[in-house]
Amino acid sequence: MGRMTATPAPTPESAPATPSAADRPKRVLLAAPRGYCAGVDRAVIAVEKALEQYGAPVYVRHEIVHNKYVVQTLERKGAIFVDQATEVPPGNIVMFSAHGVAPTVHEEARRGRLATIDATCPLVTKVHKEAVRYANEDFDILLIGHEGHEEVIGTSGEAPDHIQLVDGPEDVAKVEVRDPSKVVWLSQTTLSVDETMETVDALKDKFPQLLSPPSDDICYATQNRQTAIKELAGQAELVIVVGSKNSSNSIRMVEVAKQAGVPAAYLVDFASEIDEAWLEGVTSVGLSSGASVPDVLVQEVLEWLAQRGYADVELVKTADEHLTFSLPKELRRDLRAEAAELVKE
Ligand code: 0CG
Ligand code: SF4
Repeated sequence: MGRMTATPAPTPESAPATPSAADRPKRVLLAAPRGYCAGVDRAVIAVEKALEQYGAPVYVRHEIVHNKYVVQTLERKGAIFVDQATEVPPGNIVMFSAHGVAPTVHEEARRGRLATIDATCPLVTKVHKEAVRYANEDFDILLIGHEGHEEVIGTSGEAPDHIQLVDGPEDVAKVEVRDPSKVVWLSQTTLSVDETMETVDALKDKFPQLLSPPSDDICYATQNRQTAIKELAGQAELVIVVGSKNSSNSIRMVEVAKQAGVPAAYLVDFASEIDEAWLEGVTSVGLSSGASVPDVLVQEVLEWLAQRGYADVELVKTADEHLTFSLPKELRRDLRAEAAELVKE
């Protein structure tokens, strides 16, 4: 019988060390996709092209997209942002923001003798068209969205007599319809996917024959940014979302991070708004940005974090995005006319 050799019990010195959070390298988990969506890219370029083509000022009704930096940058280039088309002097051009406008706004512009460039995102226009179609079929339309948001005001304006707003599951109790067999739900494009499904489930409990929209109203960009945030949420102790306080899709990203279990998540417009105290005990910082945020602002946050030891950056990629939209038709038409003139010269 051979001698049995006992394996020595691991001593504290020989045991594999489990690094404490403080010893682990600090890192940033950078979400992809993040930042500009196709609708924002198109709208911002449209303002720039209009400025180039017609010269300053170019009037824009409402913030072209909900981002402070974008608005300030375009203001410096000669854009003038107004709350209503009625504020624009006759004979000028007014642009409509990516969030869309009600038909009454087009009428106001016509009455005010304004030329218009409509930068409404085509994915918002799609929801407008759905609203018109169901209203023509005399459906009661339950529009899930946030009260007072520009997009909801625009969509509701397509069929004010047929649309009622449902602002979350807690609103469902008060919903009343004329005929429960002719009800459809639509939604704002920038909502939380999970919260919207909760609202839909509550609506379905109340109206079992509730019809769903023919395709997703919550847009691809909103969905993709929320999926990426969820993916990095499990690995980060802090999430920073770059975005403005009035940006629905950006706010939703912070909420999604918190719901996914991140201890702390914040929305900042600029790196200078980050509080050093947020980093206490944090090894992994999740970073993303809303659909209206230029990437230069994310790069500034990355620099800020690198200066504080968070120099390793890992990309957490959950989707590829390739969608692009052509410029608003008014601008394409004029751009073509201008090009034709240039050829003649
Ligand atoms: O997310 P919302 O609808 O508030 O708009 P934002 O301008 O931030 O981004 C997308 C668009 C339009
Ligand atoms: Fe269009 Fe979606 Fe971007 Fe809004 S967030 S502009 S709906 S692509």
